[in-house]
Amino acid sequence: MHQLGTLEDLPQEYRDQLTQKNLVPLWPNMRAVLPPRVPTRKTGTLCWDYQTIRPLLLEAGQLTPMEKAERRVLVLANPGHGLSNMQATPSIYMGLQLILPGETAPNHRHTPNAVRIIVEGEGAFTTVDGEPCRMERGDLILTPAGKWHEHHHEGEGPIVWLDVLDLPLIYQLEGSWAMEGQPQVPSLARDKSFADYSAAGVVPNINFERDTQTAPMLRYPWQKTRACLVEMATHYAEGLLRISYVNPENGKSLFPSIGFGAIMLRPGEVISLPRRTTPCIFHVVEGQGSLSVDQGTALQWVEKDTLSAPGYSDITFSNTNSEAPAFLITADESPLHQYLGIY
Ligand code: GTQ
Repeated sequence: MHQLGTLEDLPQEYRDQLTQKNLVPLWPNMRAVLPPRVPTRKTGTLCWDYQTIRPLLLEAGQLTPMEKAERRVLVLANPGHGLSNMQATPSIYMGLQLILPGETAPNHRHTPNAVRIIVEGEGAFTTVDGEPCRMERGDLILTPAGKWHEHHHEGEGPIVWLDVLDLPLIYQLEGSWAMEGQPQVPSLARDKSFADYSAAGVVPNINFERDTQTAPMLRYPWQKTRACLVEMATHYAEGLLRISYVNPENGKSLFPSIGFGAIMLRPGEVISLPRRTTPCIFHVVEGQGSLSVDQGTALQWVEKDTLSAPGYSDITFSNTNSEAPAFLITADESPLHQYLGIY
């Protein structure tokens, strides 16, 4: 590629005139926005180690009452994006949210889509448009764009989950806003939408028009996902054991922005993921191992840790336990990349 002219090549007076008129010459900046063959990636390879974060999260529980937080969250920010921008990837926000027994994170709704991945604790519910969804370890709880949601905790001990939102994307689109609501009065049975859709291949045919675009099933219990992966492993002795979470009405990703999946690593397995354009995050539900990106230094992980890796990279996972499998939940930007034709 040609070396292009720089800003310094231009007379200062000319540059000043451009600035005054809100104009920018492309050529000094062109290689930065259109680099040769591989994009610039701010998303780093990182591991957020739960055991070191947990005491800080519990301390937040003492330092900041719910009224002063509404959502008591420590955000897992990728430093490459600038910590204060609260981005795990260009489009994905992640945070660990804490609720103590008896507390409620008040009802609200907002334009970003959210999924909660339960990390620790029992007895909490997220009520989504009147449906209380039980929150158990490894479950995915969906609060799609615009749906009312509040979290409350009736169990003992703290509950912690990982929030995954398309907030950075919606924010950049100048479309991010929220509104507060009155406390919800549950109008539906617990986990009703899961019950509606839990017979795979059979969907409820009730006498009203179904919205097939918004993900209708709000709770994806981990035990179902895990059992599916374990079953797959009995049929496939090799190859990547991976499932995608889909909208049961249309088979598409849960959200137009973020795609969710889960991976099982067989005991002792070392496996490379297919090279893809999208950055990816990983939450370890069970097991221990290491992650290496582009043959870089291996990061060690154990259950409850969360990791990130950039797109356009070679990602290799090792399960360092030769006796037991490992399970990870994944989130990436593949639906967006597909929609945009850059996948
Ligand atoms: O639980 O509704 O981590 O609105 C960030 C924004 C969680 C939530 C977050 C939110 C929520």
